[in-house]
Amino acid sequence: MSTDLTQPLGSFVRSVSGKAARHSTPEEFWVGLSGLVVDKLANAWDATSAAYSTQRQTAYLSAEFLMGRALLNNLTNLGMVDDAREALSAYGQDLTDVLEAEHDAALGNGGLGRLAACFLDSAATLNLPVTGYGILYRYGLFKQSIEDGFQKESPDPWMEYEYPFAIRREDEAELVTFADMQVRAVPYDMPITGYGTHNVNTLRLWKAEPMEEFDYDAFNSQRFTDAIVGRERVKDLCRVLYPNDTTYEGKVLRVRQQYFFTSASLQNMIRTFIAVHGAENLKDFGAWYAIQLNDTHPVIAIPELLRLLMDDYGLSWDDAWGVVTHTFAYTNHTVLAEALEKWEVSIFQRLFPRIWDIVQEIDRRFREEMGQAGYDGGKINYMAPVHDGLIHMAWIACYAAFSINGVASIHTEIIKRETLHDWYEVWPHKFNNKTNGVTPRRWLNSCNPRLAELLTDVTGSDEWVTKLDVLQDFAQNPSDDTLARLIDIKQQNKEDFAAWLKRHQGTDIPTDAIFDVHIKRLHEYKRQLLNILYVLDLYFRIKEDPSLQVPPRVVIFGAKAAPGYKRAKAIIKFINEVARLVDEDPDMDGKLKVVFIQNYNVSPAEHIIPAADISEQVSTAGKEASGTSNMKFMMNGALTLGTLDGANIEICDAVGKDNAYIFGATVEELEAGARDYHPRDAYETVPGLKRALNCLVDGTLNDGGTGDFYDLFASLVDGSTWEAADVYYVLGDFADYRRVRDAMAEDYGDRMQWARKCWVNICMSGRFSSDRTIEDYATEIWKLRPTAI
Ligand code: 26Q
Repeated sequence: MSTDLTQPLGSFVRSVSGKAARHSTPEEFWVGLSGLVVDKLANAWDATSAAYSTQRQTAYLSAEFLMGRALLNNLTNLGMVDDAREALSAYGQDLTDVLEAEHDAALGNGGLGRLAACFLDSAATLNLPVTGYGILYRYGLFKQSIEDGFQKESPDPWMEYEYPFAIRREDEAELVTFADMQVRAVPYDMPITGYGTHNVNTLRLWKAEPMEEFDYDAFNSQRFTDAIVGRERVKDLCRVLYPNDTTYEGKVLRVRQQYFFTSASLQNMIRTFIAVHGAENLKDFGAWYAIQLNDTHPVIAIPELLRLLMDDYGLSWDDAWGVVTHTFAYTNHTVLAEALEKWEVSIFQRLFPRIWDIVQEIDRRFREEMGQAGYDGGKINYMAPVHDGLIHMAWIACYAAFSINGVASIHTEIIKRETLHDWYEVWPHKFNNKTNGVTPRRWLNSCNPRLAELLTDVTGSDEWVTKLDVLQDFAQNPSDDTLARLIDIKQQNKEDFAAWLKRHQGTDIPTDAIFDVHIKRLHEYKRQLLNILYVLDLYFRIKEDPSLQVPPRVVIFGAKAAPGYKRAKAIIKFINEVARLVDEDPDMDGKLKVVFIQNYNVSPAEHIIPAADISEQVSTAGKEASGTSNMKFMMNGALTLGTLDGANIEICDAVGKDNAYIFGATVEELEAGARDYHPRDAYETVPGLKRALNCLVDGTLNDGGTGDFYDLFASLVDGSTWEAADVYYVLGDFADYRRVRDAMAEDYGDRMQWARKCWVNICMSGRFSSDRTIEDYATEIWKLRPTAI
C-alpha cells in the first residue's frame, strides 16, 4: 500500500528552508523528511507511553547511547521507504543523498554505548516497556581526522543545525541540586520505533539548563559577567561526552554528569509512579520498576534513590533500602581493574554532602552485616563501599543490586572468579550471564539489503528479521545457487564500499581482494599491533620474493584513540606509516594494500561490515568482555579470525571450529605461563618478528620525531622499570596468528568452500541477535511482559 507523500514532504521542507522545495538542499530535505516521520509516529508514541505507564517497566540507565543515524531506521519501521524515495524524486532529490546528510548521534564511545542502542531497538520490536535514560551531550565523541598519519581531534556538534528526532518536553523538567548549584534538567525524547509493531518506545536524554531565564539582580548589578559565567557553568554539565572507554578518570565534571542524569531520571520515574500508584505505595516501587545500570556510570542512582525516598517521601531507611535492593540490576562490562570507577571522598563531600552521608551509612551497614556473618576484618575492609579515601562504585552496585551480570559467558566466569570474586562468594545467586547481541534490523536488514533479499528468498519470508533463529534450519547444505549469489553479493558490497571510501577520503582500493577488517576502539588489549606487525611481515615476505604468489588483500583499520592515550595514538601513527610504506612500493601492487578509515563511527561501520571477508577479533584472551562487532561481521558473512576471548568463544561454538579461525594462547595458558614469558626471546626467535619490529627503530618508519615508535618497540620487547614488557602478549601470539592468518588467505581461494563457511556464520547468528539478549533480560531479570498497543 503506497501513500503519496509529495505534498506533506514539500510543506515540511518549505517550513525548514523557507524556500521552494525544489530549491532546498539535501540537508533541508533531511530535516523536513524527519519532521514528517515524527508527525507520522506521534500518535502511536503517545499511546505507547500511556500504555506503559500502568505496567511494570524497565529504565535502562546509561551514560552512553551510540544511536548512529535515525531516519532510515524509522522510515523502514514505518514502512515508508519507498514512498519517501518517490516523494523525494518528485523534487529531484535522491534518498541516499538525503540519508547521508544526517549526522550520527555519536553519544557514546564504543561497544557499551552501541549495545544500549541495540537494546532499545530490540525492546521496542518486542513491545517491551523499556525506556532509555541518558544525557543529551552537545558534543558527541570527537571527530577524528588523520593528518600526516597522526590522529587529530575536533568537536562534533551533532545537533547544532537541527535535529527533529529529539523532542523537548518542557513540562517534564526536573530540578537537580548540587551543593554549589541548582540545575534544571530538561528532557529531550527520542522516539524508538520497533520493526513490525506499532509500539514506539522512548529514549529520554537530559539537558542541563540554568534555573531562571535571567538572574535579573545579577544582570542589573556589577555581577553581570558572573551571572553569565554561572549560566555557562550549568550548561557545561552536559556539554561533552568523555572520550575514554577504558581508563577511569576522576574528573569532577564526569561525576556531576552522572548525578545529574540519574537524579533527574529517578525523580521522573517517581513522579510517574505517584501519578499512577499514589505516594503511599512508594514502598512497592520495586514491584513496578526495574532499573538496569549500564556499568558503574549510573551507580550513583543507588544512594540518590535512597535520598529521594527518605528525604522527600519520608520512608524509613529499611523501607527505602528494601526498595533499592528490589529495583537495581548491574551490568559489568570490563575485567580491566583500571576501568572500575572509584571517586575520592572529598568530591562527594563537596558536590553532594547528603549523598555522602548516605554512602557512609551504606558502608556502615555493610560492615556490620558482614561482621555478623563472620567475615574477617581485612576482607570486609577491602570489600567495603568506602575505604582508603575512595568510594567504590562497583562495590556499591554489588551490595545493593539484586542482579549482577557479565556480557559473555567467559566474561561472567572471569568476574565470578576474579574481578568480583569476593562478592560472588557472598551472593552467588545474584550473578548471571547475558551474552550481548546486536540488532539484525540495523546490522543486517538495512545495512546489507542484498543479503537481506537472499535470506528472504531462501527462507521464503522475511520472518528472520525479527526471528533470526529461523535461519539455523537453513545452515546445512545451501544450494550452489545460494552460494553463488552470496559470493556475488559480497563482491557488489565491496564495490559499494570502495566507492564510499573514494567519496569520503579519496582512497582507491582494489575490489578483487580479500577485505580483512579491524574496526573498534584503539586499545593495546585489542591488539591492532598484532595485525599491523603481520602486515609488515607480509610486506617483507613479498619484498624478499617479488614473484611470491599471495592472495591479494586489502587490510582495513578503523579506530579512535582516547585523546589522552599516548600509546594508542602512536599505534595509529604506526598503522598509517605502514600504509604509506606499502602504498609507495610498486611491488605491493595487486597484492597488498592498507587503509585507515578516518572517523570510524556507526555509519561507516554500516558500509564496511557488509563488504568484509575477515573479521579481526584478536584481543588478548581474557581481556575483551564480549565484543559486539564480531557478531555484526558474522551476520554479514565474514569469518572470524580470533582468540578464545569474549563472545568469540560462543561464536565459534555456534558455527563449529571449521567455520571460524581461532589462534593464540587461552586464558588458562596465559595464567599458567605468565611468569616465564620473555618477549625478547620471541623477538629473537619467532620467524619474521625481528624484521617487522626493527622497522620501529631502524629508520624504516618515521614517527615524525616524537620518539613514539621507540617507545612502542621498548614496550613490546624490553619493558621499562615501571612496566613489564608486552603485557598483552603480542609477540607471544604472533607465530600462531601468522600461521592461521596465512592459512585463512589460502582457504579463501576455494570460493565455494569459503562461501559455505560464510553461509553457516550467517545462519547461526540468531544467538547473537539482541532480541535474544533482551528476551533473556526481560524474563530473567526484569520480569517484564510485552505490551503491544
Ligand atoms: C569511565 C570513567 C570515566 C570516564 C570514562 C569511563 C568509561 C566510559 C566508557 C569507561 C568505559 C566505557 C566503555 C566501555 C565499553 O565500551 N566496554 C565494552 O562494552 C561492550 C558491551 O558490553 C563489550 O562488548 C566490550 O567487550 C567492552 O569493552
